[in-house]
Amino acid sequence: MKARTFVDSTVLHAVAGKGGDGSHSFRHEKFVPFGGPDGGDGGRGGHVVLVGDEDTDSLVGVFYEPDRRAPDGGQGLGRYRHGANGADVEIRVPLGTVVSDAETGRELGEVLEHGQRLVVARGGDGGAGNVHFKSSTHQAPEEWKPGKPGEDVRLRLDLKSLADAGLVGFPSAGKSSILRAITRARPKVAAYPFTTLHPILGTVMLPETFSSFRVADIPGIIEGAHEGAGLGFEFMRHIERAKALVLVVDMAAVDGRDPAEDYRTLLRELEARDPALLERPRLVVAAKMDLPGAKERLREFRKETGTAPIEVSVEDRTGLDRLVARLVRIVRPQPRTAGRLPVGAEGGAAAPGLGEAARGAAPAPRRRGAGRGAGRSRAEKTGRESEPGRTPPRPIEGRGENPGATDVVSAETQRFATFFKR
Ligand SMILES: Nc1nc2c(ncn2[C@@H]2O[C@H](COP(=O)(O)OP(=O)(O)OP(=O)(O)O)[C@@H](O)[C@H]2O)c(=O)[nH]1
Ligand SMILES: [Mg+2]
Repeated sequence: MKARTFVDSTVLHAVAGKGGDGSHSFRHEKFVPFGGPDGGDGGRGGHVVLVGDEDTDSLVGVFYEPDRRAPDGGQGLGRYRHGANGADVEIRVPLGTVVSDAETGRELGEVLEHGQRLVVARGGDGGAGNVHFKSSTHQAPEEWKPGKPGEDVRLRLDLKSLADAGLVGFPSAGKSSILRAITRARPKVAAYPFTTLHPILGTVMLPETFSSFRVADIPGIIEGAHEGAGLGFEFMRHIERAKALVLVVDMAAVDGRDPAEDYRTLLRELEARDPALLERPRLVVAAKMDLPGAKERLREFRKETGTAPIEVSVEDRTGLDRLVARLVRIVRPQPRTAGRLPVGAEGGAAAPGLGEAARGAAPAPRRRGAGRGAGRSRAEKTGRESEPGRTPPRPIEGRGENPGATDVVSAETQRFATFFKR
């Protein structure tokens, strides 16, 4: 079976890490009697995070590895040590990835910028160590809290490519040839229809302004595409967000095609996809102008459609600069910032609507001082969650036996002691 190289819709099962359990430890140190609790908190479980990456152009990585699990947080330790946080699992996705709930279909968020981090499964919080449960009347607390479970979510990822311009045209109109000529993308070009089987993105570099913009080439559109004919309709979503549409019309008119009729068909199919696409700024390209009869057909085409197409020949390399200049005026590419952050260097934000399960179960309020409420059981007062059968707390160590040692007593206690001796 041929390996898939392009995937624009797939599912992801993401399981975040469980929080580490709190520790219940007591301070053990020579000459420090009744050291008190020193159990630290558990670490947070790892998140599963989608990271926008402009160098990735398909969801094929998720397709082949749809189950992602982040590591658990480490257990809290004695001497107030916090458990290690679980490492986040980062999944690089192309810009324009839309995340929705696999079961309900509800849209949860999308990744639009390079380096943007979208937390799709939140790691569980670590549990509190026994140090949090000490109070004046409860000086050797054995309580601690287990870590919270991480979120377990099933998501659907759909890619709606973030191209600035989209090439639309009949099969063999010359779309891929234009993409090859103006970018460094290398889509296959051949003299048969449906050479291009999936969308391909290319970047037009503009060194004089330190900027660039992206162009999408999609499979050819044919009459009746909206009813399922050909391949192109499904892939039209990759040009839906483009700022400019480039309608490529073949002026060589192989097989006796009529360029004006092709143009009208393309408009109809765009409208069937989304009427808003007709409002989008669009350029018309008269392709293959080097071939015989193209000039005459173009004259006819102009008259019939009232458009002013850009004449392009990839063979003679004419009209390409004009096409790029016209696109720049519509797309207005921004200069790239010099010190672009690498993927994963920025802070994370949870997807809106994601992680409600975990957030609903808010962390237990701090229990210190809660014991003053009358009529509550000790378990309620302390928020005790220790489970029977867990390692029993270590006994508090007595004072050291070293005869030469001086007791560690506060100055105030010493003053009291002297007062009572008198
Ligand atoms: N003479 C000439 N031939 C061209 C020109 N542009 C494209 N062609 C030829 O037209 C044929 C189809 O070109 P493609 O770029 O593959 O067309 P496409 O629109 O991407 O086709 P699909 O991917 O099938 O939709 C190829 O044989 C190209 O060599 C041109 O400007 N002049
Ligand atoms: Mg092509």
